[in-house]
Amino acid sequence: MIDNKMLDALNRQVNEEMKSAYLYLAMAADFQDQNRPGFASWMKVQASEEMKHAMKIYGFIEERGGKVVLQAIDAPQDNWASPLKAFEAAYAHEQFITDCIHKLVKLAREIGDLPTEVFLHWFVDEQVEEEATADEVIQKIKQVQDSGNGLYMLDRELGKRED
Ligand code: OFO
Repeated sequence: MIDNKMLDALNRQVNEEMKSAYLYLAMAADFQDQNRPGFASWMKVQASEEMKHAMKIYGFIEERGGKVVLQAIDAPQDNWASPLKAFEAAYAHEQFITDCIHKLVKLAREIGDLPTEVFLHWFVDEQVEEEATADEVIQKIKQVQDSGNGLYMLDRELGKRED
């Protein structure tokens, strides 16, 4: 049976992951509204990744005999001034999530919950990738942002993302 403090913290992380999905879906909607279907599609793929993260923790809570308790999700921001601003916000959000995951690892260590600590290692690695991916798109946008054609080509490239 999982410790109550750890259970609450994992339930909060389920909420954070679902919030991430919500944020990226809002970005997808804004990109679609700005006629950037490739950026929108990239964000939809990202949102579905976030739901997988949420469900991975959801499943782990069940496996440990805990109860999943869902919490409210506030409405996310619904527009961004430019693709660069949106991806900078995504990058900052991923840094926040990294911090949440590291705090969970510290809590697991503090209370000696080895299974949770080992389970969270996947998320520690994943966050390195999540930050790198967002930063990679930021760098690409910076290279082309002054050229309408460059942004159009980048939109086409990002639209190819499948997972
Ligand atoms: Fe974007 O990694 Fe989960 O939240």
